[in-house]
Amino acid sequence: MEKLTISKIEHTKIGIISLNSQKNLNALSKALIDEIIGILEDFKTKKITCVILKAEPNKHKVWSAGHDIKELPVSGRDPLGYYDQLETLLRAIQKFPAPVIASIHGSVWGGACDLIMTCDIVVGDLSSSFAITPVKIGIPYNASGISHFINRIGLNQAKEMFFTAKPIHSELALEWGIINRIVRDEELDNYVMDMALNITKHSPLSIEVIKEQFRILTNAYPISPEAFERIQGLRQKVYESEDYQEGINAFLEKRPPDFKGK
Ligand code: YXS
Repeated sequence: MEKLTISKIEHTKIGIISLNSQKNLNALSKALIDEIIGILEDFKTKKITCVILKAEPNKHKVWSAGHDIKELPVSGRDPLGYYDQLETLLRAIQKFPAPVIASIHGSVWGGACDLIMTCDIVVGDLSSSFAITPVKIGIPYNASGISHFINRIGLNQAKEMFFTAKPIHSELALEWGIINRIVRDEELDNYVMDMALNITKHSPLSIEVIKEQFRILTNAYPISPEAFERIQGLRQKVYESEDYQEGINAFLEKRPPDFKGK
């Protein structure tokens, strides 16, 4: 089964990446992420000036189930290290020299929610929902990921998403700013294509430089070396905990986790 379908719209500078790994609900495995990053490199070579990131509909109505839980490292190793697959993908999206529009039909989970937050524009249909779920599994999310949420939806709403891990459905997602636009299911593809066509009419150099300024400014968090080391120490306590391993085991064994706080 094709994991991805890629297309370039003829006579335009629009590139489309469509996730299609049906069996594990487009879980962000290393293989899938490596393919996406390879396509982005190819799109860069082809001077694509707007990317659409979407997913083929599936019977579970899931856009992406997030990080492939089966690939999370065992206890004692940071699951979201700088060079790990999810973080590498998020940086590739941020550094791609043109806007990336996430087109969402269905539910978005965990690291995939961070992925769409990292995209430049998000358009959802009425079926779209968004959940960030590290607390369900016992994962110490990381500072850059948390900053994506604070930047996009503000402190209070980011805290509610992280602490409840509940899906935020399309109407509230629009109100909170998770999505830029909400459209009827049958209008999604055309709406996003029209937006992409509009973007590709404008100066790609100007857009590239403005996008990079957005990245620099939104990543500009002054933080002392001691604060950085404290964050790393706090996160290490979690990914070395029994709870971290219990969260992964519970998911794989299809049972509720029994967290002990240690
Ligand atoms: O049992 P089989 O072999 O058919 O496989 C099942 C699931 O195990 C598999 N699957 C996944 N495999 C790897 N990684 C995943 N994230 C993942 N999610 C699902 O897909 C097959 C069908 O799943 P099933 O039976 O549960 O489908 P469903 O329609 O009943 O439920 C769909 C979901 C998405 C609501 C449910 O699968 C689910 O809650 N998945 C986990 C969503 C999630 O919490 N993702 C976060 C992953 S960790 C992550 O992204 C970050 C590191 S963090 O945690 O920090 O946010």
